[in-house]
Amino acid sequence: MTQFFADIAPITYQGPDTANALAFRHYNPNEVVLGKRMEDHLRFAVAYWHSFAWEGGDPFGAQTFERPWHPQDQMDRAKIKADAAFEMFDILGQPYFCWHDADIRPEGADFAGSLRNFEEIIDYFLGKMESRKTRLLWGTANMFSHRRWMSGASTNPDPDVFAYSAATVKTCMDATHKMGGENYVLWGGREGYETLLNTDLTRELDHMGRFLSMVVDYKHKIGFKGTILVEPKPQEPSKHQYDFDAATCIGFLRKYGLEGEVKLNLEQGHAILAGHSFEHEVAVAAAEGMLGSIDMNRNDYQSGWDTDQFPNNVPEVALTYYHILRAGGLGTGGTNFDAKLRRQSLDAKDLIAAHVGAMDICARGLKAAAAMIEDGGLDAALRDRYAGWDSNDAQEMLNSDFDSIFANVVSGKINPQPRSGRQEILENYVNRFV
Ligand code: XLS
Ligand code: NI
Ligand code: NI
Repeated sequence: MTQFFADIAPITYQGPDTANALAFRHYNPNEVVLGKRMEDHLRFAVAYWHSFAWEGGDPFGAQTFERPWHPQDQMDRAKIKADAAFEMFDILGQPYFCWHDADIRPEGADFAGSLRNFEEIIDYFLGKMESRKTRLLWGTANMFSHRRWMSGASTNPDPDVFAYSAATVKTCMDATHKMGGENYVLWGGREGYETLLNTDLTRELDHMGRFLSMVVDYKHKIGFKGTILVEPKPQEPSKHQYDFDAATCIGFLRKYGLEGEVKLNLEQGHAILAGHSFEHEVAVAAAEGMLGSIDMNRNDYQSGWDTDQFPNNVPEVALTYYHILRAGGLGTGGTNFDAKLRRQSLDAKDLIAAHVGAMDICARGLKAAAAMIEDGGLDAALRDRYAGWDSNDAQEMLNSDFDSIFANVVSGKINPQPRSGRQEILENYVNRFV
């Protein structure tokens, strides 16, 4: 036992009326929603980096948090950090967590030294997982913090960095496989550019495509059964990132023949940065069968950067889960809180409360989404709006050509009559559930 969470008891479901700040009001893991346990729908995960590695800095000031595992440059403290992390997973009843290599191990003197540290921590995790329910949702490589990656990883102008990146991802895939991880994620933080003046965009995209093909080949070589995911984000830290949004990633995956092998890990904050709603990104991925997993963390709508806040808006979350449920659920994916505390939230209790609230918001959103699906009002409205397409004439038109369509229109047989889109009525409908 570390002392960090010492006075915090495991969180229990106490129902919507409890005033207890550290209790679930809506998240009841065993409650059945649309024939499935809530825990199995939502598949929550803690992001190791924000909860345990981030020290509370921002562009104007450094560390505000003081944790028993700081500074994080020694193996013994990496283990204290792991002890605290697993204590938090137990307190929250978290089914999953996610890591970057750099979150969990100190950097070594060279590649081999970093790898030794990494493998030691992976074994330390495995020891803890033997007696616990928490599993790995995904692993990933941090190829954006260290200065060697300042000009990108697979898109770096220097082939040595491409090589270092490939070797790094190999070790992270090996570790994910060894831990029974259910997905492997690639987020291209610096896979983009600062200025086109020094960037060969065509070459960089080809290198990124080749790199991802090697990831897929390696997955099959080692027999990893999880899903490979890429995470769209339009900018920050790069001025422009190649994985801009879901639609851009889908085009990229098709160009390099990877559409059957790779899915998307979508993040609410990144959707906002790209000028989309989160449900737009989910719906676009689902339409192509590429919905993989979600990072459920919002941005501040005023600050214009990736503030990674815990979710707290039920209507937004409900519409997201509505599209997830309609797409058949998250599969091997989950709901990862890629979210961090505000830097004034210093206490262990803040970290627990942030997750409790986020889990509750998602549970409320899920229940609202399920209720809308059971009621069927949105589906009925869609069927009604597109009903014209059910006719034989409409289907025949799709298989005809411009000349025969022209003949029907010019003869006066077809003369469109506008109909209401009923947006306000549908918005009022959604508000009945959230
Ligand atoms: C950063 C990303 C990152 C990925 C994992 O904005 O969200 O945290 O989820 O590398
Ligand atoms: Ni992010
Ligand atoms: Ni993310």
